[in-house]
Amino acid sequence: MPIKKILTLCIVHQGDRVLLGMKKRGFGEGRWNGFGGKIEEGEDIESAMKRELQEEAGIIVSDFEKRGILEFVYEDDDTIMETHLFCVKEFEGEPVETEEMKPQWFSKAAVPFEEMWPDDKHWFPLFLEGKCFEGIFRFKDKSIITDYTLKEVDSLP
Ligand code: 8OG
Repeated sequence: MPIKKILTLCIVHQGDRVLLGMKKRGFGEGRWNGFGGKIEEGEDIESAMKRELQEEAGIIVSDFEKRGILEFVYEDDDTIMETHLFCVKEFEGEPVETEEMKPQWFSKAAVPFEEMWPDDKHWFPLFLEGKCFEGIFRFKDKSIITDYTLKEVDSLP
């Protein structure tokens, strides 16, 4: 039986700009990504999303929307990473570099897909258009997509 892990992923999107962070260590090191991680025991998903953004970029969420649920499945690994994706529209503070992430603003036209997880190029356009979506991405060697499904949805649980 596969084990499901619940994770959060949070991207700040304001007008033409999005905030990404260069992951400095651990899983996904060397890639630009949103901010997030595993939920802690007893923690709800939204609290985890807010905690991770504060820990990794030093900013406090004031307005957000849930926008996606993505499952990442890796060959030879029994873990399904169920990742809850959020769009943060307003925040307090200024993004700062932390031990885990180096934040940087990108214009929508300059999102660095070649230095991101390979699934991102599929769902990021929907994210930027303000859509909600669900998807499953299967990988081999942790970085090659073997197959995937992705669909827009009206609402998310
Ligand atoms: O706690 P940790 O930093 O290891 O959490 C992993 C983070 O990376 C979490 O926010 C979920 C996110 N993540 C994956 N796989 C993928 C992926 O394929 N694409 C993107 N954009 N993020 C991913 O775990």
